[in-house]
Amino acid sequence: MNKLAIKKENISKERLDNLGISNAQFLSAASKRALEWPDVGNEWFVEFEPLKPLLGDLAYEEGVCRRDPSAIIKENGMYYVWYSKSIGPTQGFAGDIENDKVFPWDRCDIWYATSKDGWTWKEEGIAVKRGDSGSFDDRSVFTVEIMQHDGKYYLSYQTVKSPYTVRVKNQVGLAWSDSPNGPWHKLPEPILSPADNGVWSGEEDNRFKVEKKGDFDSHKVHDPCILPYKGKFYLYYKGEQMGEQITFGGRQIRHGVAIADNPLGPYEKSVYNPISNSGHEICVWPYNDGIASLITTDGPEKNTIQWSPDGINFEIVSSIQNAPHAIGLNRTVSTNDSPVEILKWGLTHIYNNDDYQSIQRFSAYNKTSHTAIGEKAI
Ligand code: AAL
Repeated sequence: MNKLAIKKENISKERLDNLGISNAQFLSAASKRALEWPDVGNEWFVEFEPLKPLLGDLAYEEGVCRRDPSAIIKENGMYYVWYSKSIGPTQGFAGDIENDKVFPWDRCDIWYATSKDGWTWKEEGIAVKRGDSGSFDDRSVFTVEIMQHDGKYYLSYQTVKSPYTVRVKNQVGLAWSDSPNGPWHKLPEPILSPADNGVWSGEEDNRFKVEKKGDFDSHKVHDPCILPYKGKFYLYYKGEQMGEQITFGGRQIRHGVAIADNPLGPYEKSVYNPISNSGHEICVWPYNDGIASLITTDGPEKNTIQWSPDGINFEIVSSIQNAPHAIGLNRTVSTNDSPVEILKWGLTHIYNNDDYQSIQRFSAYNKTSHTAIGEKAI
């Protein structure tokens, strides 16, 4: 999606008319920007509708936290989803972190559920448990994504080793199976870790005190999502930097990618990282030989959809409002024809309260007309 060079002689009369520009000799800054926008039409612009609760086992349950749904896949006529599940309230970091639950996503295992219609879900049980004491995933396994490839299934997910301190550096683990029902085989080592080039200042467990911040992912590697792309495997993730500050009115949250020849790795971080300057949870899908990415929550380009021809160099293609958080995309739909077909419905989570979150269903549509009551669109 190359930006237009503004050469007045190249601007068609139709385009000027469509943009409401009467005189190309006198272009305001806003008109110049309108001309610079990629000529993508209306197809990337979606309107998100109010969320709706799920039924069955994924309906809100007091005392239980279910959050960060994976993408949805379909097998033998059933939808499948994986998610983080934990029990009990969150105590935070003020008390006994060895025994408390510091975040709603602390002390999770990865569970899964199935559904015939995407509304009523049956919880099937645990897919991936926390590891044995002393292992890199002994404290929590959470924020999972599913990838289906060549008849095999891959779950990538965040891991934390105990104790869950403020300064703890999480990692990304991977488990594979021949069936969505498991059994799941965990890789013995993480597939991704934070950069090791930030320097904490002092001994206090304080993530804001640093001598050097390090790479964009020097503290956390979150929200992994692996896509098969161009014969390789692109592991998209969110990075958090040591000594996080507020920049451009938002947290210093950026996305990166690590690429492997084999789904099991090794994954090598792209030298172009970070590949976003904004965003939060990863939400990526293939489109038109490139990769699309929904950018929410943080940074100057929040609330946009972006597209890259190569999985790395993303440009804004639309702005959006009220995007659901932590989206689990519906990977059962084709992404060939419409860039946002995959956003028509899927899963997300809401905060019922600070302790408990539940999974809900989102939907969205393409706006194609704007009419008053009784008025006819052409
Ligand atoms: C989310 C995600 C990751 C974080 C936590 C649970 O917004 O970015 O998953 O670890 O919050």
